[in-house]
Amino acid sequence: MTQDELKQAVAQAALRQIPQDQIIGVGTGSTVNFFIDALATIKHKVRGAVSSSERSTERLKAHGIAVLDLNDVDRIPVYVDGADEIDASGAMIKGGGGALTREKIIAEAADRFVCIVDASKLVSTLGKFPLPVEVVPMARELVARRLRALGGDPRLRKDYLTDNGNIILDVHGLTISRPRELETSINQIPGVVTVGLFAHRGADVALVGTPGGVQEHA
Ligand code: ABF
Repeated sequence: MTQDELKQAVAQAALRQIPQDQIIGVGTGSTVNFFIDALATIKHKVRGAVSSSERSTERLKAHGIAVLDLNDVDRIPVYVDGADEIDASGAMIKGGGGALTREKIIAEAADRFVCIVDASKLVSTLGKFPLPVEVVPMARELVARRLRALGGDPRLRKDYLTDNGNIILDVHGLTISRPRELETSINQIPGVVTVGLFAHRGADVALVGTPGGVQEHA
């Protein structure tokens, strides 16, 4: 099976996680795009979605799925999103798609985080994928220096601003043996908006697309 077929299979499987007549959180990325397209086939079942990016919003609206403001929503039973890496504990690196801040906000608001990935995203230790860090532009070099002091090699994501108008530093060369501690350390650097480590609030369940079928890792 191609990687796209694996993503499509796991996106389809995620429909079984969707409760009746509720508002759901929707992430960002190519796997989530397959999920949005699958969700459209049962859109009568959901009241609407809270979206983590402008591009997911556009795709949801194109399917006629209502997109709601998080401030107008009391509860999000489930949040469906992808990841760049995920380990056995459910800790993730996210943000390759640049939507890490809104993704982390909705993940925090949701009761249950369902991560949908193809098998290539499963890792024993996080860090081979460069860790995205969203930064207020004026703090770029300050934060870069602090990230180097933590052992990373931060590189500015060229010609890119997030939906929130900030820059992203992609931190190469990290072997993240203690994700929760590193998430806390980076969060504390003034100028950091969001670090793409989802360890304090990881996935509650991972649906993993493999050639042998979709595996559910709780
Ligand atoms: C999103 O999923 C991002 O955090 C992450 O970068 C992306 C993975 O993208 P894809 O599904 O295209 O591999 O949540």
